[in-house]
Amino acid sequence: DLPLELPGPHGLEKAGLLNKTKIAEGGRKLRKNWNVSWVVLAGNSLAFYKDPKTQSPASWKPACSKPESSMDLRGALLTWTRDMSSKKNVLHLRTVTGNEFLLQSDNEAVILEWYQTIKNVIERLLNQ
Ligand code: I3S
Repeated sequence: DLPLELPGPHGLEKAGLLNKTKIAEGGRKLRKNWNVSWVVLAGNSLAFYKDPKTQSPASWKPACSKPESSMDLRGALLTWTRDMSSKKNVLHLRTVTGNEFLLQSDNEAVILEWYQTIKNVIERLLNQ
């Protein structure tokens, strides 16, 4: 058996802090609310956790903390967007169920890596 920490089809692909806002739920537009999120890409899904820095150390236990929300990347669309926000380096992610998120980082290298990694996972899932 493979050790659990090895990256693989159902393992951890990437994790890090990004600015995030949900802009639609089931096709219905939502009011933007940008927040710093701890984003974890693992297996078929992208999960969003509260920024650990905004919580007291005592209340944040990675092992037992539940994501605030998560999304299935199967059939999802990922594109760069310049019209959906005044911010730079913004990614637009839409699930098959019509949930839409914007992901952003002021650091271009950081957002480029996220773009590539999410794109690769979406493609891999299409070929499964
Ligand atoms: O697309 P919008 O409506 O211009 O998005 C901005 C608003 O959500 C704004 O909040 P309020 O209008 O509720 O105060 C946010 O503070 C901005 O960050 C949003 O625009 P950007 O361009 O930052 O995504």
